[in-house]
Amino acid sequence: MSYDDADHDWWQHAVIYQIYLRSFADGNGDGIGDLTGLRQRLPYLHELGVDAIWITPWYPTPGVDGGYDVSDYCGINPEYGTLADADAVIAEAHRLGIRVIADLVPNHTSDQHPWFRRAAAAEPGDAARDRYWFRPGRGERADQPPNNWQSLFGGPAWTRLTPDGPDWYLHLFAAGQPDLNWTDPQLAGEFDAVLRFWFDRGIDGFRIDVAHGLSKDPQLPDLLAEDEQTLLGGAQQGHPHWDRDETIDIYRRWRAVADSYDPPRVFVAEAWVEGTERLRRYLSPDALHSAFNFGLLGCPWDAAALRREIVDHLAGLGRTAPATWVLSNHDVIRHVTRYGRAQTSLDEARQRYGEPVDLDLGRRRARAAALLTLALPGSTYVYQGDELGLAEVEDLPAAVRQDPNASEAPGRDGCRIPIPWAPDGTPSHGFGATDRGWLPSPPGWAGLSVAVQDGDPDSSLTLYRTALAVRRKLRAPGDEHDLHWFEAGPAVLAFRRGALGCVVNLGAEPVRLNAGANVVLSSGSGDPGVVEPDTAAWVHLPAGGDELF
Ligand code: TEU
Ligand code: CA
Repeated sequence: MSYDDADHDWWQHAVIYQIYLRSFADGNGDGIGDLTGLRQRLPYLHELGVDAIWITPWYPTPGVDGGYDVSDYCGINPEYGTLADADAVIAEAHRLGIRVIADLVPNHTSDQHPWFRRAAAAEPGDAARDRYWFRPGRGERADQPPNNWQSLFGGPAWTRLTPDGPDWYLHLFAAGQPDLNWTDPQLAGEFDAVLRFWFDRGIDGFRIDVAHGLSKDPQLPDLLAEDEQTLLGGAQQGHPHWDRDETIDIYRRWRAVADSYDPPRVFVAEAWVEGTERLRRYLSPDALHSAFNFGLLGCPWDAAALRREIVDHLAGLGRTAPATWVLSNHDVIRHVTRYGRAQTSLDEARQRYGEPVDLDLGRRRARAAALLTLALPGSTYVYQGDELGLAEVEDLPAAVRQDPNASEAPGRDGCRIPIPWAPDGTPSHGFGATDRGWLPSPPGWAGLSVAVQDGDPDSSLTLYRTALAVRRKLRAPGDEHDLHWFEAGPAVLAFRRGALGCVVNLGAEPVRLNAGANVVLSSGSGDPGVVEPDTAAWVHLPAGGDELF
C-alpha cells in the first residue's frame, strides 16, 4: 500500500497515530524509545492501518519537560538517534504509505537554547534580549515578579535571571522553558527556516505546540481576576497571553511556506481555547488546516453530553475545516481510566486520581468510544496504547516520576508508560532489550502486549485494526462533512456518515437493530443484532440507507 501524492486533502479524513517517542519502542536497549525502534515498528503501524503518525518532539533538549524544551530546532536528540535516523523513519514511513507529522514548539525554547544563552548574557536593553520577555522585578529590591501571571506548571510565570540582578524572564510553563517574544523582528524568519529545514527533509506537516499562546500583550498587564488565570482564558476578549488575534498572523506566514511545497504541507494546532467558535479563527485556507478538538477529553460517558460536543464542534466549524476527535494524549489521564471512574470533567478526573476504578467497564466503554470517534466525519487521533486498551498507571512511586507539571499532581507520567510489545519476561514486556524502560511498567501489562493481542479476535488491537480497515473501505469522497442523526432514545447515539452507520448504547438496556441490518463490526461480543450497554456497532448502509432499527 502506498498513498496517493495527489490526494492533497488526506488530512481531512486521516487517522493519525500519536507517537510518544520516548515510550514507543527502544531500538538500542537503553530503556529509552528512539528512532531506530520506531522504524522497526513501522510495519506494526502499517498493519494497524493508520494514515499518518505525529511524533512528539525529537529535538536536542535538556529534558525538563519531555522534550518540549528545545535547545536546537534543527537537530535530533542523541538519545533518539541522528538526523540520518529521522530521514530513515520518514522514508520508510512513506514507503509504507504513512505520512509523518513532526512537533513544533514555537511558544518557548529551552533555557539552554543558544538564543536564550545569548539573551541572558547580554546587557539589559541589548537587542539580543528582545527574543524573550525580560522585565525588572517589582519592589525596591526587584525581588517580586514583574506581574501576577502564573505558570501552567504551578507558581509564578517568572524566574529571576540571577539571584540579585533586577531582571526576570517569562515562562508560562517550566522555568527551563522561557517564552519567546514573537514581536522580535528576526524571530519569524528564524522559524521560516526551521519549517523549511524539516519540510525539505520530507515531513508532511507539523503539530503546533501551545498554538494559542505565542502572542502576548507587550504591556504585560496583570491578570485582573482569579478566574482569568485559567488555561481557557480565551473566553475574555483580549486575554494578555492566551488566544490573541495577532497569533493568527504568524500562521498566515507559515501557511505560505507550507503551500510553497508540492505536495503542500499541513498544520494541526494544539490550541486550548474556549469553544469551537474561537478555534475557528485559526482555521482557514490562508492560516491553519486543522486543530485538535479537545471536547471529548473532558466529556462524560453520557449520550446527551457527547452528542452536544459532536453537534457543537461540527456546527462551529462549518465547512472551514475538518472535525477532529481526540480521546487521549500524552497530557491527560487515559480514557480507559476516565470512563472506568465515570468522571464528568477532566478536572474531576484529576481530582479523583488514584481512586478505585472499574477498568473492565472503562475498557468496554473505550472500545465503544473507538468505534464512535472512528465513524465520525473528519480526522481521528489515536494515542499510542489506545489500541491496546492501556489504562493510566496511577501508582507510580514519586521517586520514578519525571513530569515537572506540579499543578496537575502527581504529573502526567502515568499516560507515558512504555508500550508493552511482548510477554518476554522482561519488566518492560519487550519494550527494549534492557530490564526496564525509563518509566517502570506494571507487571499486568504482559497480558495487554501487542504479541498477546495480535490475532486474538476479541482483543482491542483486533478491534482497532478491523475498524480502520472498514473505515477505509467504506469511505467515499465528500463524507468529511456528512453526518445524519437517527433518533433512538436518550441513551443511544445513532448516526450515519456516508455508507457507515454507527450505534452507541450508553444506556442500561440492550438496543435491538433492524433484523436486516448488515452489522460489520461490534465492540461487544454475542448477538451482532443487539447493541449491549456500553458497546457500539457499525452497520453498512449502502446508498445512504436508513435501515438501522
Ligand atoms: O501542552 C500545552 C498545555 O497547555 C498543557 O499544559 C496541557 O494543557 C496540560 O498538560 C493539559 O493537561 C503542550 C504539550 O502537549 C505538553 O506536553 C507540554 O508540557 C506543554 O505544551 C509545554 O510545551
Ligand atoms: Ca533507546
